[in-house]
Amino acid sequence: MEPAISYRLIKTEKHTGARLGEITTPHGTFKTPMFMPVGTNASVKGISPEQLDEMGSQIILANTYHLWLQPGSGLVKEAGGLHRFMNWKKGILTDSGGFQVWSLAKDRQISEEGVHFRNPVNGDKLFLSPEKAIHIENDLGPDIMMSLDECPPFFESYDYIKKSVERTSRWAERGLEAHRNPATQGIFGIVQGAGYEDLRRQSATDLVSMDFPGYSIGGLSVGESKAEMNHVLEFTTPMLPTDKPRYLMGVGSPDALIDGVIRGIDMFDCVLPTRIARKGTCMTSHGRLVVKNAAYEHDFNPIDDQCQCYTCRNYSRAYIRHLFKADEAFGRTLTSYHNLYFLNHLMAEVRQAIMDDNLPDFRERVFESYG
Ligand code: PRF
Ligand code: ZN
Repeated sequence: MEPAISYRLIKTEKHTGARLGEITTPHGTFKTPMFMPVGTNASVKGISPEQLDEMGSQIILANTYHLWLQPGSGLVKEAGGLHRFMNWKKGILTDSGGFQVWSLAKDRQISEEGVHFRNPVNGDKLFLSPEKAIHIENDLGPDIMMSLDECPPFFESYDYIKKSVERTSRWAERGLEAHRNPATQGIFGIVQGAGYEDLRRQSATDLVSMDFPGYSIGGLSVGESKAEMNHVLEFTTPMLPTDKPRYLMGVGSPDALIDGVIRGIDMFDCVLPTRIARKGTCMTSHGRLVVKNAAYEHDFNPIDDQCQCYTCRNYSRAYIRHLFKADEAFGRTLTSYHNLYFLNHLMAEVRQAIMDDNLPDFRERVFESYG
């Protein structure tokens, strides 16, 4: 049986660990490095699937935790899976709920069996195990599923992180065993271990022995500095096989994307571009621009004079500022579209810089202008 997910390394950049590659899924072959927009509730907030396609998105993310609670994975299965349910024809990846249980749920209690917690909305008692997470993801039907992990705080004690990493490895094994659709869906194992090099190595070694079609790096971008994150990536990515994709979870600022790619990361996701867009903040080739500011009241230029997106080709800062002032949903759509296009375009430029072996120069230019 052909595996559902495969990766082809095309080229490594001459001066860095950056990789140009391709990930093949049942819904197409996609270029890496890539950024994946987040569609928590089977919708990238304010953006249609047609718009996602037009702006160059390849794989989008959805959340097991949210879709399990609402509308329920049974309903999504009844609809024919997430792709049919939300009318998105390219790649879908679901996070396992591990991180969301940690950040959103109430009264959580972790045991070997799984996590007990309360639904923050209605107080219902809930239980998520590694098998259950995979079965929910089997019902949702994404191309790529995450195994259930624990994402502990970065500055937890060595002893705690060691126990947590060992449990996350056992959970990964249980998730693999429980997987019902290996022909159409692949599971990624999630490397944890906070800032401890030997625990990252233990986690990576455990997971690599289980032969996942890809590996995520979790437990980063949770309050540690960018220097600490880069340091962890520097020693962790070499622990992973070169013929499998590496996915850094929850990272989406332009500088962190480039610094992750340089250390061998192929895939990223983050709510950042869409979350800040809904508050009126845009990523531009000259740094962040808060379009709501009074400075733009009479400014009929586009958000970013270097950007070719739908928003920048058609609308002015003054108009978008007005929409925000009037609390019009279209304003949030325009800024969200721009920010996602901006990151997709940035990753396309990164791929070209890998091709041309000039990623350090490209990094320099972006860091200068992004500030
Ligand atoms: N684990 C999972 N999802 C995640 C993370 C993690 O560690 C992170 C960490 N930044 C974001 N999303 N399952
Ligand atoms: Zn734009």
